[in-house]
Order: sequence, then C-alpha cells, then structure tokens
Amino acid sequence: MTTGQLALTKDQVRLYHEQGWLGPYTLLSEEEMAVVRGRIDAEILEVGKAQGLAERDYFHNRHLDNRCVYELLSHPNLVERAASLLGPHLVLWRTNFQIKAPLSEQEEWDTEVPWHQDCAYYQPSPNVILSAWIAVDETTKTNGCMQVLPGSHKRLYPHVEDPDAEMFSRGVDPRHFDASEAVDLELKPGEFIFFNESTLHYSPPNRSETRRFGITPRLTVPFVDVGRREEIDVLMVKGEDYMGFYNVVEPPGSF
Ligand SMILES: O=C(O)CCC(=O)C(=O)O
Repeated sequence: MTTGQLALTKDQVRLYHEQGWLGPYTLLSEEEMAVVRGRIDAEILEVGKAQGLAERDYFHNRHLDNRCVYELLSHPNLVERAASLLGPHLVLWRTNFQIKAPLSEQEEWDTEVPWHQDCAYYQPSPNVILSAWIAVDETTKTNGCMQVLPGSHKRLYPHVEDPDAEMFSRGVDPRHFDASEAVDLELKPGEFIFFNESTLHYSPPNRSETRRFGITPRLTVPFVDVGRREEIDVLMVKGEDYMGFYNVVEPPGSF
C-alpha cells in the first residue's frame, strides 16, 4: 500500500471531529507485534526491572533511545493517518508506556485510571494534541482496556486532585456525564485508535492474570507550545519544524 492510500477519508476525519476518537486501525499484524513485544520486553522492561529503576524512569519517551519503539511510532500506518488529522508536519514530543500488570504482580497501587482529559495534565497552546493508543498486548474489558466518551472533547470538564494517587492525580467525577455512553476499546495486538487532548477517557483496573500493555505516542504540530518546549527533545515523524521552536533530535540508532 502506498502512503497516499493510507490517508483517512473525509468521512473518517469528520467522524474523528464528531466523536473525539477514531479507529481501530492496524499498525502491525499480530505476528509482527509479537516480535516488537519480545524486543520491548527484553530491551526495556527486563532491563529496567533488573536495574531496580522506578517505572517512571523507564516507561516514558523511549522513542528517543530505542530503535524498535521509534520504528513502531514512525510507521506509515500510524503517521500517514495522523497526517490526515493534523497535517504534514508532525512533532512526536512524548511517549508513555501504559502497563497494567497481572493482578498477582500488582504491588502498591490500583491500576484503575480515573476519567480525565489529557489537557488537564498537559497545557498545550493552542490545545492540539493527537494521541494514539497502540495495543502491544491484547486489551479486553477484563484486563482494563481504555474507555472513551464520544463527543466529550467538545467541552472541558472540572478535574479534582487526588493527593493519594500514584499515577493519575486528576480526575473528573462521573456525575458530570453519562458513563453508560462510554465505548470500550478492546484491541488486538498491533491495533490502535486515535483520541485527542480533550477526549474524556478512563480504564478500569486489571483484575485478570493477563498483562495489558499499550503505548501512547503524543503528536502535535510545530506552532503548538506543549510547555517548556525548548527543554525537551522531540522527533519529527513527518515534515519539518518550520517554526524552529523545538529541539529536534535524530532518531535512535540511525547514524
Ligand atoms: O492506558 C490507559 O488506560 C489510560 C491512558 C491514558 O490516560 C492516556 O493515554 O492519556
């Protein structure tokens, strides 16, 4: 398939604007994702654990130093579709691993993620962030797949701080919306969906013995300030930083 054939149709773009999320699409086949999973497990997760690092020290921004993660996130199946939503210049400014361990391996905190809009955590100006949620493992209702609330990106919801939260400290009280309208994003390994900075989303705890691992790349465009942009390294996965505000670095292992 040529990159042009991967572009989203006008109807798909309209649907994204209507519901605030889109997909699923195939990034890799299940067999290809099994190879990527094996590499990420061996090159990142097992190494981080063996070094006794805190997860926050090895779960983020691995597109900057791991070739396998970089190749996954710069794949045309993702980038060309993202370009249909944001245009031809794409800044990859952040990546997060979203891992919910099997129940018997969970330690200090519950793996539930509260309802939230990402713009309550990041303050991009203007407010334009496109995220993908890429399934590395299969995600199901029982291992805590993400849920999104269609149309919720059209308004801002009040977030309250949870001072005891380990990971997600800001959330929206579900009394502010009708959670029965939420959509479960059950994904096969290698599939992904798009959502944006204002899409209300949530995930229940993993109460199963199956790990749930997803990767969430955060994309924006060169004129958006994601905050402290001169201090962070970013990759251009398409086009160029025509504003020159970002600290654009070379992909890992390519020189
Ligand atoms: O993986 C999850 O369940 C939540 C992910 C999330 O909140 C995010 O990617 O913004």
